Amino acid sequence: MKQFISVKDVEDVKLLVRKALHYKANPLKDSTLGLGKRIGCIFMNPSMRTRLSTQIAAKNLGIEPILLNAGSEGWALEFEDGAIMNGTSVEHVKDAARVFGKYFDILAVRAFPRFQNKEEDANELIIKQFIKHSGLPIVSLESSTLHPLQSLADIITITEHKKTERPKIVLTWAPHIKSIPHCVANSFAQWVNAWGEAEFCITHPEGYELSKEFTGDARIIHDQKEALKNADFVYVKNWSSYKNYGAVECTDTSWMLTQNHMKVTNNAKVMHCLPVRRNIELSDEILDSENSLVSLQAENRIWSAQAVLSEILKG
Ligand code: AN0
Ligand code: CP
Repeated sequence: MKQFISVKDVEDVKLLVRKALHYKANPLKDSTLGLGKRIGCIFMNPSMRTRLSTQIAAKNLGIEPILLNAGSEGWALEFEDGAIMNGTSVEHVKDAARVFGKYFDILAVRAFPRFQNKEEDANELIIKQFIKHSGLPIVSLESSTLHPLQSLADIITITEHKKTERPKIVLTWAPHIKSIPHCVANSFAQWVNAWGEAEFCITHPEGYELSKEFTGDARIIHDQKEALKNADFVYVKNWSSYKNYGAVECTDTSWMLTQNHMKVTNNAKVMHCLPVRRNIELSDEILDSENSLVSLQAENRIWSAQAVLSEILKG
């Protein structure tokens, strides 16, 4: 594997899931594979799970992780080619990424959408600049449109908990008070489609349509109750409007998933990538119930990252 920024970088999703589950059963089985190698983890935005699980995964493979909170502690970076840097940015990504290229063997980057320019976010300007100028294999820790390490962990979790060959998976929009990226929802849809072993539908208020580029042939149902019928897995996530890019247009609290919504499901397992706004996106009673898989998803972030880093090391 040369890079990991989308499911398109993966030859066989099921094989990668199996590899991750092998690491889960035996975390140190390749503990010398990455000896002498360093991974630079560059965070333009906050993180808890991604930051910790990537370090654990790297260490399990013998790789030394080095972190930089570039968004809060680094020099303010410029990403536009040809920019006259007379504003707030201090260093161009060209120069920073070339330095990372000298320091590290693998570069991992978290860079959320900036919500300034829809085209720029859709084109993945930031992560592409790191790829172009570092010359290193890049692992996305969530970019402006996708969060592939999360989605791989989600497919691992579904694989572990599914009771039928082709479970029904419902991705449901949930309310939020802030403007939230589309990455987790886009990426989840892209990975479920590539995995191909589910009946998949997405439910959201009108106006919250995601790009077809990621949702593909998933059924879109605007009636949440209808969509949730017989669901085996309910993946809960907020995203801001894509059409009216970044806007928070719907504040209808009835979209928050509660036990009442669960009655029509097939005693569904409930998923969320975390961090979650309790009693805004999901009720306490669901998050604290036996049906919640949220901490298991977070645990599987380790094996997701370990499988990917191992593939990157093998080249
Ligand atoms: C981020 C998002 O939804 O993309 C990160 C989730 C892993 N969440 C928030 O900004 C709350
Ligand atoms: N799910 C996830 O990526 O969490 P963090 O933002 O805490 O890394």
